[in-house]
Amino acid sequence: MSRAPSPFERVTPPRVGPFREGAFPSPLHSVRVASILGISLGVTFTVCFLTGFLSHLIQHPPSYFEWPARPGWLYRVSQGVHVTTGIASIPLLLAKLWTVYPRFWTWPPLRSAAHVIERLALLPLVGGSLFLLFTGVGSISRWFPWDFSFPPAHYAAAWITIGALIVHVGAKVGAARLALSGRSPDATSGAVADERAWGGLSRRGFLGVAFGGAAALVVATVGQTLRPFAAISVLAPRDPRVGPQGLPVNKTASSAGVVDAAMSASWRLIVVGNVTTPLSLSLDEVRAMAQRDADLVIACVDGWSAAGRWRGVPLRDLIALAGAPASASATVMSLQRPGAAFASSEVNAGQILDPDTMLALELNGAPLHIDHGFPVRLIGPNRPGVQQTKWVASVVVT
Ligand SMILES: Nc1nc2c(c(=O)[nH]1)N[C@H]1C(S)=C(S)[C@@H](COP(=O)(O)O)O[C@H]1N2
Ligand SMILES: [Mo]
Repeated sequence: MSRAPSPFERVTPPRVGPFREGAFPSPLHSVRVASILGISLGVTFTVCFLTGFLSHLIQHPPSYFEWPARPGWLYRVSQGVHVTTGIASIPLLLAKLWTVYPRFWTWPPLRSAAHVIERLALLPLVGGSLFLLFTGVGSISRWFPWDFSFPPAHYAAAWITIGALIVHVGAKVGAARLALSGRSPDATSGAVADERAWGGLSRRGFLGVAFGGAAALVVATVGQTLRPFAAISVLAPRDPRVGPQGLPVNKTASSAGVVDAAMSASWRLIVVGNVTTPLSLSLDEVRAMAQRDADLVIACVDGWSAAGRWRGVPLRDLIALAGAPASASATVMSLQRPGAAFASSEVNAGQILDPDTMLALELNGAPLHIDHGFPVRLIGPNRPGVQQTKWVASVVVT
C-alpha cells in the first residue's frame, strides 16, 4: 500500500510474551463470542440503567415527575428487575472480559486516533461497570466497605458507564454484525480458527457456562422478592418470609434510637402545615378513627419485597380532618433525628388521594411490631421501601 505509515506504527520493538502472534490460541477469544456476550450485556445494562433511573426519579422527583400510586405492584417489579439484571450481568461481564482480554496486547497497541479514543472509552466502561456491580452487590448485602455515600456514587457511575457503553456500541456494532452474520473469519488474530482443532471447551459450552451462571445467580437470589423461589434462593440477602409478623426488617427501632420515644405514653401524632386545624392525636384517638384494610408491599430498593395485610387510617382522612385542601401533598416525619437516612418521606397529591396510602397501626392482624414502626407507620401502594416511613411523629401538609 502506498499510504504513509501512521506515526503509531513506526515503532516496532520485538513482539514478546503476550504480544507474540498466537499468544492466545483459544478460539473462545472470538469476535462472535464477544458479540453474543456484548449484546446480552447491552440488554441487561440498558434495562438496569432504566429501572435504576426510574428509582432515582421516584426518590428525587423533579417538578415534571409525579410517581403514581397505581399500579401498586409497579415499583416492586421495576426494582426487582433492576437488582436481578445487575446480578445476571456479573457472570456475563466476567465472561466478556475474559473473551476480549487478549486485545489488551493488540499489536500495534495504538493504531490511529480513533483507535486511541475507542480504547480510552474502555476505561470508564470497564471501570464503571465493575464499580456499579461491586457497589450494587455490596449494598444489597448490606456490606459497606467504603465510606462514600452509595446512591450518589452509584448514580454518577451509571451515567458515566451508559455514556461509555453508547460509544462502545457505536465502535463495535459493525464488527459484531459481521461476526454474527458468519461472513468474516470468526477469530481474533492468533486464535485457532477452526474450533474442532482445539481440544478445550467449545464456544457453545463457554456461552452455556456464562448464561447458565447468570441464570443460576438469578434463581439463587430472586427468591428475595418472588416467594416461590425463597426456599431455593440460597444467596438472597433477605428471605421475605422471615422477620417479626412474617416480614423482614431493615432498620430496627433500637438501631434507629427511637425505642423510648415510640413506647412513650406522651407520643402524639401531629398534623401541621397548610391546614386549618392542626392536630395532636394520642394513639387511642388514632385508633378511634375509621380504619381501612389493604394488602400492601414493602419493596426495598435492595430488591427484596414482601406483602402484608395492613390496617390503619387513610392519610387523606387524617389531613381532611385537619382541614387541608384536597390537592395537598405532605412530608411524613419519623421520631428519628431529622437528617438521619430515611427519617422522613414525601407523599405526593396523587398518592394521598389513594385511600390505601395510610398510617398503619396493625400488620397481619396484630398491632405493629416496634421494628415495623410502632406506634404508627406510613405505608402506601407503589412506594419504594425507603419511603414507607416507620415510627411516624408528624405529618406536615404542603
Ligand atoms: N423512620 C424510618 N423508616 C424507615 C426506614 C428507616 O430507616 N427509618 N427504613 C426504610 C426502608 S429502607 C425500608 S425497606 C422499610 C422496611 O420496612 P420494614 O423494616 O417494616 O420491613 O422501612 C423504611 N422505613
Ligand atoms: Mo429499603
